[in-house]
Amino acid sequence: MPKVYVAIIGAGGVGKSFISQLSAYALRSKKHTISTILISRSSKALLSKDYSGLNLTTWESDIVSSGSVKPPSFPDETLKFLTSAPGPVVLVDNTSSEAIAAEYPRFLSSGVHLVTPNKKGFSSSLDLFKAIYTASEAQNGGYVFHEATVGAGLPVLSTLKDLVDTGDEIVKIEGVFSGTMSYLFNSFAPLVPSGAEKPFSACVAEARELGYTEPDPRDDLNGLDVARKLTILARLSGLQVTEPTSFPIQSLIPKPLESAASAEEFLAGLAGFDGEMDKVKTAAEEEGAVVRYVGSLDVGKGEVSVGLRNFDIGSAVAGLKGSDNIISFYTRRYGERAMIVQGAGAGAEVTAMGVLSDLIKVLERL
Ligand code: NHO
Repeated sequence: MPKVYVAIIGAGGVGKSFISQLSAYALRSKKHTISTILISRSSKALLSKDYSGLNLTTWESDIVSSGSVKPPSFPDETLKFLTSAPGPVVLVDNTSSEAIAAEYPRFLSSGVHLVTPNKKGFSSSLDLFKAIYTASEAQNGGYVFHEATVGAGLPVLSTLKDLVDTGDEIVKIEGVFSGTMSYLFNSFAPLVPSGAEKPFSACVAEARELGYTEPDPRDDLNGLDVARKLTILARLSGLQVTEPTSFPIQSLIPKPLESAASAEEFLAGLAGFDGEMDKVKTAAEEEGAVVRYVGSLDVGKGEVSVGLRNFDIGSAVAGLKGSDNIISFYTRRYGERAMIVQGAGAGAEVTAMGVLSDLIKVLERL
């Protein structure tokens, strides 16, 4: 069986789940032998210098005892190591590093394939986004897939690609793109209130305890995570969005708390603003609606927006549960009824599934 070499940068929540799913896939695969040649964290790394492959069952204890093994420097030593492999190489970037994303064009130009859940390369400057695709599409360029940058493992980007490639016209894409925001509003303003709903600040604290939010919940509440996902969808739909901050983003962080010194200080202060969120919730209820945090992309008008909106209680968005995402594609073929993708949109296992399915897509093309 042909051998494919896999290099993994970043082994945190998503990275760990990815390695465990990859290990099981490698045993099942009847078409390729998979050899993992690099697993690196910020300060430690495991390297298979002779390309024979690392042990994916013991990697966690191996990396702890790896002692003095420093990660190869990035990008130069890493690129040299990967391009010297005796077969095709897939780089898996499971970090959220802007510096790593900035080097994607160089790796792709050198024929290294790339799969990643890291949103930075595709949602920061438009120049980088274009450079990534130009490098990939050049002769001998590596393949690039980043399904998990939007909706975790849900087939959002592949669905968009299929719609566009088959000649459909995207009119509008809208939905709930954040697992954290979904959980917050589904518990703060549920479709069927039980009377035991907690204040908004308590819902934020709960979402943090459940591990849905970023370590600092302001990174979710400022709307930038959703704005990055909308930027990716907009660019893949043909809109030239220059930056993820180049369209209106409604932040849910009260102005006086923007400069709070820590996540704890922010959460402690948030309770003082519960009254404001209560007003938003009551205003929606008076219209027979519920409030949700959504993203919307109108391709015809070239407009992108991210923020709070009221939804009729009979709508699919209002009926969402837990931390699920829902993404509706309004297209010429599907019309006003939309094609809808819905399901868990955050969490290590489902995000890793999106990354592994991208790796399998690369293998199918080799
Ligand atoms: P961690 O747990 O912080 O892991 C990052 C790892 O990278 C750490 O081990 C760190 O040491 C390593 N690292 C950082 N810089 C490095 C460097 N220069 N060299 C080597 N190693 C380095 O982060 P996660 O949670 O595992 O996330 C990894 C990536 O997946 C991030 O880019 C994240 O944005 C992306 N991602 C995660 C999720 C998720 O659910 N955790 C999702 C999508 C993408 O669909 C999910 C989502 O959108 C969640 C969102 N917050 C929501 O909807 O609420």
